[in-house]
Amino acid sequence: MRGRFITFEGGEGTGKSTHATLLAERLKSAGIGVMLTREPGGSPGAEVIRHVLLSGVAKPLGVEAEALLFAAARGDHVRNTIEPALAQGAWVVCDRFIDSTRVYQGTLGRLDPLFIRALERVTVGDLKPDLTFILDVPAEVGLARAHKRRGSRVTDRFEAESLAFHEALREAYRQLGTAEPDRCVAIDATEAKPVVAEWIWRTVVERLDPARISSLPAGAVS
Ligand code: Z5A
Repeated sequence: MRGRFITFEGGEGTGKSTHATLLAERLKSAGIGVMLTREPGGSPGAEVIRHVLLSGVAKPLGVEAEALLFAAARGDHVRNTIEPALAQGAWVVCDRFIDSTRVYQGTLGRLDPLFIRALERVTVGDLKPDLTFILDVPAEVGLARAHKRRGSRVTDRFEAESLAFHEALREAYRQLGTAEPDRCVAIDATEAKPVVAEWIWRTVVERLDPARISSLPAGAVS
């Protein structure tokens, strides 16, 4: 039986990595095979492109070229990591996916939505997350968390954007969540980690019923 595909989205420091990891651990405890992955990156080729993008060396090429690089990374990640894991029945938990391109390069970067859709068609085809969590915190809270976690490390290409950019990002994610309620669930991530983790877990249980999957005999198809 094909696995389920769950993505985490949101702005800087909203807790995506934290909650993707906690959810993966909880699914594993429930007896489900899990592939925890991230974008940009998640496959050897895509990790190389991640380095190029986050170092900022591609920024002078313009937002369209950056979108092409994110797409190249995503195509490799889908082919070599996500699709094989889903085909083997694992649940894939991914820190960022197509919505990041829609929001960062599309809404904020003002690229033509038709161009963004064309990139999606060639990189992900019919693959769509079964469930997407949009973690929401005020931009200044997310930036403060990211700043604290970063310590003395220099900011990356996107962390260095202005507060206004991060506020616009939050609004773009909110609109995206409202536009696709069947797939997207917005989570107030200002609450303490255990509270947020519990909301996420309950949503997964309600929408995807992991207990039913883990109780199936190996190789069963429903
Ligand atoms: N990007 C793009 O433009 N287009 C694309 O298509 C894709 C990506 C795929 C990737 O950066 C950048 O690429 C990203 C968008 C762009 N740029 N930005 N900004 P990344 O992967 O290096 O980083 P990120 O995705 O932005 O994530 P992040 O900064 O690492 O934040 P996070 O994963 O959301 O948060 P976290 O690491 O889980 O938590 C941050 C800190 O807050 C940490 O110390 C936690 O312990 C703490 N935390 C988490 N939750 C809580 C709660 N509830 N209370 C208190 N503290 C908390």
